[in-house]
Amino acid sequence: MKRQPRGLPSLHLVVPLILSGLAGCIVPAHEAGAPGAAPGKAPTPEVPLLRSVAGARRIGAAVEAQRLREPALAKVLAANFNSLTPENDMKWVNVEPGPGQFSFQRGDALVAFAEQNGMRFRGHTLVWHTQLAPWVAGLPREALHAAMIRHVTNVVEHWKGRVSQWDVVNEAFADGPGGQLRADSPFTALGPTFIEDAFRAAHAADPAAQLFYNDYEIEGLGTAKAEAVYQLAQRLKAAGVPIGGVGFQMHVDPRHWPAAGVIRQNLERFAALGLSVEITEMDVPVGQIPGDHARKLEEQKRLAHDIVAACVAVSGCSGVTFWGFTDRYSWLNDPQWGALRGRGPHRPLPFDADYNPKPMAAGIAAALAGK
Ligand code: 9MR
Repeated sequence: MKRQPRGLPSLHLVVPLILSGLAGCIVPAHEAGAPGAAPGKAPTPEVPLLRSVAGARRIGAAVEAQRLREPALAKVLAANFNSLTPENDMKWVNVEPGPGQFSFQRGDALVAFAEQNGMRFRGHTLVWHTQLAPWVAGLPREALHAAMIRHVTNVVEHWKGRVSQWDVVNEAFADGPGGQLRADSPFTALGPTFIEDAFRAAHAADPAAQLFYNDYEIEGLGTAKAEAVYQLAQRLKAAGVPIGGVGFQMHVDPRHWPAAGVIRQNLERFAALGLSVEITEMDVPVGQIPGDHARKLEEQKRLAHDIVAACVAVSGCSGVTFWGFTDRYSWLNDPQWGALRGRGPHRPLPFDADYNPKPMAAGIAAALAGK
């Protein structure tokens, strides 16, 4: 078994450096009270490198370009994952902050890192109502449509041949009953055809890229949103729109979450339409899982194992991406977002705040290996 790279240095190595005034900034995260740090040092399980057991399947993580400056983080990321996703750096507000003013540097840094480390790239995201540049929302209908097509075309062309999969349209549907397009998105004013128009523009810009619709709370069967997305996928396939897959975000809420068997059935029915399916933003927050720290980690491992195993069991399920990979950096460490999952700390990812594999990583590795 290939060994996991070392995470951050342990305290007995760091103290002499601090005393000699050389390295005050590398105190281990759990000592420094870093976000996501665990209360005590849990024994690190022996876990194979995740990409060594993933086979042809994508095993990915979302990160921000700025994090790549941390050598310990970059090492664990490249050793374990065969795919990279930009957590924020390719979103509209960052890539086209002013009309026609494109800014690709941070995305370029991520793509270059992926290429240097033999990783695929999952682009995220072209058309989304959130993290949209402020100038877009005020546009009249025709100008908005033209801006959408120009954005999709320029961004996909810029990374043509280097970004193999794109989330073209993200989270177009409303929460709750009804299954309508969301009222808080400016793109809804364009009518439902904005979705196929975005896919067609992306396909024209890079015919080889695989194009996805991506959403949350569509993981189980029977919710209004899951049904609306299923009908959308049927409609787009029937109309010959170049959609290649559907992304199921899988931001787990352990307080109410579909059973793994239901998730599998749902993945199967989308795959039966001739689409790839992927888990695209998985995390498993432990704040509301009952019991002590060890119990929470075991339940997190079980949930993660069973979801990854559901993907492995579906032949059309081409991969799993986590929304981050270390508890040091997660959107759920921000109290505003963390509150969506109840009281934290949530520690939702497979590696701890010092970049060591958690039981969750062992569960994922086992599921990838078919165990
Ligand atoms: O992780 C992202 C966080 O840093 C941003 O502040 C947030 C803004 O809404 O978006 C987060 O990522 C989201 C992703 O792009 C789409 N699906 C939900 C993710 C978590 O909110």
